[in-house]
Amino acid sequence: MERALQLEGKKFLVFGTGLSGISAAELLVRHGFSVILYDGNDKQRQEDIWEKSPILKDTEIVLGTLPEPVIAACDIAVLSPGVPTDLAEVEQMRGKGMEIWGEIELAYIFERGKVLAVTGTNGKTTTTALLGEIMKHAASEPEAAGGKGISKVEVVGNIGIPYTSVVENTDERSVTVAEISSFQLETVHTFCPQVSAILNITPDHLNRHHTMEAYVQAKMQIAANQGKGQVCILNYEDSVLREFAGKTEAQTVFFSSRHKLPQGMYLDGEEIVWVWDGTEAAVCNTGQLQLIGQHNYENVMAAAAMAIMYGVPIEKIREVLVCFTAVAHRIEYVVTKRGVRFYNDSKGTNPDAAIQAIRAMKWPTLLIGGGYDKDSEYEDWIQSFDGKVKKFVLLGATREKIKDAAIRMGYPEENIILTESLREAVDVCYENAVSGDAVLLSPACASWGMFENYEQRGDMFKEMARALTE
Ligand code: UMA
Repeated sequence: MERALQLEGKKFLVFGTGLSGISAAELLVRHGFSVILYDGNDKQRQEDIWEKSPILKDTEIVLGTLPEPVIAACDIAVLSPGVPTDLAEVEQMRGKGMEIWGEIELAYIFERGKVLAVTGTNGKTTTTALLGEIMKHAASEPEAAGGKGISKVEVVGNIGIPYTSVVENTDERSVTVAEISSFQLETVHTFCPQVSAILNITPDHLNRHHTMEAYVQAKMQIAANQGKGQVCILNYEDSVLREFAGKTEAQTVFFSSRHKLPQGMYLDGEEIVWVWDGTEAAVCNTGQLQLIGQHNYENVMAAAAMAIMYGVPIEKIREVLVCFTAVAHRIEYVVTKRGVRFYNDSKGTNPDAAIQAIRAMKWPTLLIGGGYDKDSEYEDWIQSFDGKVKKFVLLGATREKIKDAAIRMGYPEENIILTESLREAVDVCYENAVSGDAVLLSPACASWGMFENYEQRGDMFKEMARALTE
């Protein structure tokens, strides 16, 4: 927070009028900074933004082309996560000597408490939500956090709540649990979580980061400012992360779903075990959890290890683990119609996430996939079907690419159905399903282009499934 005072007199250009941009601009205006709000989309109306956010009524809003004098008038740009850092406008700002921050960096400047931050290609939202619940439960425990106690807990970031919208609520004993995407990590500079976790790294968002190296580099930023006094939790089963342990300054702690570790957390059959300095403690049995699937056990281990390293007693952690249910849009059970189970995995926005969803299906499955093209490869996803996918129903920009990959991988062409809309996809699945089958929406692609976001896609799917006549 003191660092915010050092920004006196700085002029900000906030880039993006989505959730992050509006929230960042509001924070700055509340603190008396001069702000220009900019968005490349000229289809928006300034009046609508002012109406949505009355505190910005005196803030200049620029839409469409970004005029040179606007750049010249500002010192610091605050990018929304969706704005690529190599965009021509951003390059122009850099060229003029402007500092380029992200919304997370701005919020962190105002942070007064401690941050626990989660990144990874998949499992971020579940792990963040679970850790948030654990920390809220621990807040009732005066001995938590090494005896200091926890005053309050905020859950923020990619999960859907901009960090800037709540950071002013933080204090010296508060904890901010943050889900941080690679987009957000590209533009942090001083962000330093007390405990971080990198869950896994598999190819995603390659259209934005261009190379896997750049994507990995972005993810590693989560620990870039951590030192010996901070902790980074890593997945032992991910070779990139195992190697990363030797490169970070932070104290590293591994979790593993396949190996008994001498230190850290691991899955031993059905038991999740914590071992520290030679002493073993049972965390819980996977049979006690509401979450299913090995990927979820990994999420549980990451969240539990983070909480332990923040000083939360294992008993407190266990009390939350056994009650916690899946987050919305992640292999979420919707409804059973005519004996057909519907599952919503709209958050399966990349092949790796979609592999986990199809693996969790125990029934013949009619799978709905396809969407926005992120330059992903779909072969591994199709290989993971394991004879379970009786109809493969495709939609969106990637449908032909996925169809070609499926045929190349030997998936029967006659079982592939191309559709124009989610409505058609749901109907065609229902027509072709019999009692005992499952219909799974798990697109392996982002929703952009057809929907506002994955939540809207998932909500529409759920509504359509619930409205089907029996
Ligand atoms: N914009 C431009 N020029 C561009 C790109 C975007 O002007 O080149 C403008 C758009 O016109 C729009 C605004 O920027 O008005 C949108 O900004 P944004 O895409 O950053 O969206 P926000 O509403 O601010 O939401 C962001 C995250 N979105 C993205 O990362 C794409 C949300 O993550 C996050 O929940 C929210 O901040 C709060 O922190 C969503 C997401 O899809 C869930 N994340 C990706 C994922 O999980 O795979 C990374």
